Amino acid sequence: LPTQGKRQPRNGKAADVDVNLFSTLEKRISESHPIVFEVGTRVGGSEPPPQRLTLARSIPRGTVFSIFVKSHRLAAKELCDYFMEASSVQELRQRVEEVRGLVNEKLFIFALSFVIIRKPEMRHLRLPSIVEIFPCMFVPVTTVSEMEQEARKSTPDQEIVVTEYGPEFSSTHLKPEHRVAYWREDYGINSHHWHWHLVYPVDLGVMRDRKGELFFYMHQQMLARYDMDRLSVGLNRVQKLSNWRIPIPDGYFPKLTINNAGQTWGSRQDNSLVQDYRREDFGLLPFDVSELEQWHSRIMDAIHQGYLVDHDGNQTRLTDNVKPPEKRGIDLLGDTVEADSSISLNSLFYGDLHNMGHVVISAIHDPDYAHRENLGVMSDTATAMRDPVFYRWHKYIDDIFQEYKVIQPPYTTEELSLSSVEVVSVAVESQGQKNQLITGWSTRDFEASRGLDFNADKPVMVRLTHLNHHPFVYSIKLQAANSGSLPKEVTVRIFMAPKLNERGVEMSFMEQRLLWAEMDRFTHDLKPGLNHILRSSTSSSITNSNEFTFRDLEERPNPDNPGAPENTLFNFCGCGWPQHMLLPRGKQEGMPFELFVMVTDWNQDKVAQPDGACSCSAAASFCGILDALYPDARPMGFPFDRRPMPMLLNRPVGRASDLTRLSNIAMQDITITFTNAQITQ
Ligand code: CUO
Repeated sequence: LPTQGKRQPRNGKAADVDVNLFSTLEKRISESHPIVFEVGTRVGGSEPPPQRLTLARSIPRGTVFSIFVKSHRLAAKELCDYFMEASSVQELRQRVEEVRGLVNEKLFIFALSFVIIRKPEMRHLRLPSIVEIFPCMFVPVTTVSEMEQEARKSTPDQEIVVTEYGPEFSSTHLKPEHRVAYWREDYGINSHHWHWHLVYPVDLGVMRDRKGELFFYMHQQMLARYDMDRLSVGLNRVQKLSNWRIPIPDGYFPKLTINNAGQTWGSRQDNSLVQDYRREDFGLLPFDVSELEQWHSRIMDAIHQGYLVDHDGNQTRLTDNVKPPEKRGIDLLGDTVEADSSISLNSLFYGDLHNMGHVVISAIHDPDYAHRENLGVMSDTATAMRDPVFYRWHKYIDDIFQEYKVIQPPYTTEELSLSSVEVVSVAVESQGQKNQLITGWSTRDFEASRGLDFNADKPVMVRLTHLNHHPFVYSIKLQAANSGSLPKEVTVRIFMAPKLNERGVEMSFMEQRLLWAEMDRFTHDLKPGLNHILRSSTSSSITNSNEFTFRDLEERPNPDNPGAPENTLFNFCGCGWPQHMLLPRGKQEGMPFELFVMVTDWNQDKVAQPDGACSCSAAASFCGILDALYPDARPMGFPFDRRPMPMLLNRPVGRASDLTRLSNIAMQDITITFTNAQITQ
């Protein structure tokens, strides 16, 4: 809605609202104020010419839109192109109006979000959180209908109705996997995943720097974080889903709807078996599970032979020791494994492994569409992470990348060290306590009633429960040499991992390697002598605290500082790990973790950015920077993406702490204690 200050009714006077919207919108553009797009109401407007948007119109409204499906990506490209052709906000307005009621709702929001990110002149436009646009993707259908009933019962002068959802999420304690439901069903994690695939799309004509490598790294980091929380609640780390000939023990029943017409997602019984795909509702050819195995085998051959083969039979070597512009092997592999797309080196040969895995798993309950059931949540980037099988599938995908990474030359002392700098001490401080961090629960309110899938004309809020922690500060002391060879600037890299494995035993370097979660990465101007760095947890390079609600957008238009980056880049910055999930849960009795801090020379890490690159650096570690190159020349995950040279570890059971013999690396034991209490923000 074009609202600023005063809320307008969703239903009834929709046409007036929309007329209002665009005149307000254009005025605000000229004033460089933020804008909220109306997303919920279909009003008049002429249709696009019939020959346009045939693909986009072929996806029925109210059904699944999946960017894992090639035909849907092509439909998205068609609609994105149509919006991108708009040369002004006025023209975009017309085009949005034309297609709003004609195309699938999810596709519509995807394309609108895409154009707002991609067109510099559109970046003032804003969309609220995806949670508020599609509440039914985040809140169970029973809660949505309860909210609708409450809204009907309320009197006109009652401004809002709040319904709490959680913390008992989608199953019971009978299932061990339920213990991490708070993590899988977290609105911020799912919203981040939706945004990530929006800013790193496939087949949409977008070439983003190191996309394939970031596909590997961002998903590997999500797995590391999931495993940290699994260990927190006494579960084993995720097992990869590598054998599709045996049933999947854990089912999933999402209890969400695809839209407010009551279309439900497909669900999966315990012990379901992946089947050959024979559905005809997505324009996909019949597809056998054995094809996944064949593609996997070809990709493994490429890794072990050291090269990919393109369409013409030419070999492209796979190595991470490259000089730009040659792409790292992990970058090529990421693109090849992710999807049958224009950026895959040879999609006919290496296939569509990752994407088709999402598809066949999400069709497991109705592989031939005999029951006319929708796909499951694994088909949508906004919901896939709710399902336990997501992590098993991605562990399998990550295993391919790790197969490649472990055969890369180990890092040498020279690559890892910076002898002119010593990390003297590392600590975290929170609430007056040193190296003791506290987690608990918090709630956040979202306005469900202005989304696309809600039947109420009164404002209705939904209160979502989520894990949270008390903010903390890293206190890092560096001793820099007083010599002339001192780097001017250094990169500080902070990681965290559990200290003990499932059996309560300290882990070797190789066992712990994939559990290191990046916490922060930033630069520091080095001065000779002692440097004391204080860095807030809220500044983390992986997190995003810029996700706005409708009300935030109304109440905080920031008119005094219209050009502020947080305004202009809001939509891009919607990508990023949620701040409230920066820490794992930990245990009630306290759980030991290790912090790893490494300082490297910024001169070797820096990347020459093109002129006019944006300064938006929110969540740069996971999301890159808009219109710019990924801001770190090292391989993603450095230094844990590869093994170190054996002589750096105290063999045969070398630990990460062995690396602290290098002056620029230090570690610190910390404890995370889960309080089960409310944490006020
Ligand atoms: Cu993000 Cu499989 O790539 O979900």
